[in-house]
Amino acid sequence: MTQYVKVALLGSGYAGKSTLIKLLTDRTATLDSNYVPTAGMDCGTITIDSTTKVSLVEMAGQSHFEFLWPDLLKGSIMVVVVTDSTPREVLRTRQLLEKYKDVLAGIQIIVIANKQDLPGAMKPESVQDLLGWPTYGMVAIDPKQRVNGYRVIINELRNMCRVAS
Ligand SMILES: Nc1nc2c(ncn2[C@@H]2O[C@H](COP(=O)(O)OP(=O)(O)O)[C@@H](O)[C@H]2O)c(=O)[nH]1
Ligand SMILES: [Mg+2]
Repeated sequence: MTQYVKVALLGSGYAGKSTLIKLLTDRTATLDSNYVPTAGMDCGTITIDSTTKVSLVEMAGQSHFEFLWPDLLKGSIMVVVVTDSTPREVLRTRQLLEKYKDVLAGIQIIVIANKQDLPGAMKPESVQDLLGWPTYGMVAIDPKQRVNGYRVIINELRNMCRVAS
């Protein structure tokens, strides 16, 4: 029987959450699409091994959907915070993490410092200093980063299982 573990993606609108889900779950070669804001939630599945799959659940970033977050977070074993890497957006992400710290308490968090290809992007190490969680750089529109992104999520989940057992 296949067991599913739930991983939630959280971050401001336009950070790249839907693109990251596509990068990790689709077979398409091109990822640079027009921006379609996610209404409510988006999701995708990645396979870890023959018995375990990961459900990636995106929490829509527009502030009028934020009221859904506490419910969508329920049952998540990890939260992937996706942020645009400009200083302004990283600070905005810090405010979001502060605002939701009670709901996020006790959940493993990693940060994806996305849009590393754009001018003015902060380095992942600097983003990590500001946000305080393990941070990985990413260009979610680049299909070549698929394996990298997959590894980041899988390794983090494996580490958690090791710590738990
Ligand atoms: N330059 C660049 N654009 C990106 C990257 N990731 C996503 N985008 C673009 O940013 C926009 C918002 O992405 P989307 O995944 O819809 O953001 P979401 O609101 O967080 O789900 C889209 O036009 C994407 O093509 C990236 O790494 N680099
Ligand atoms: Mg989206």
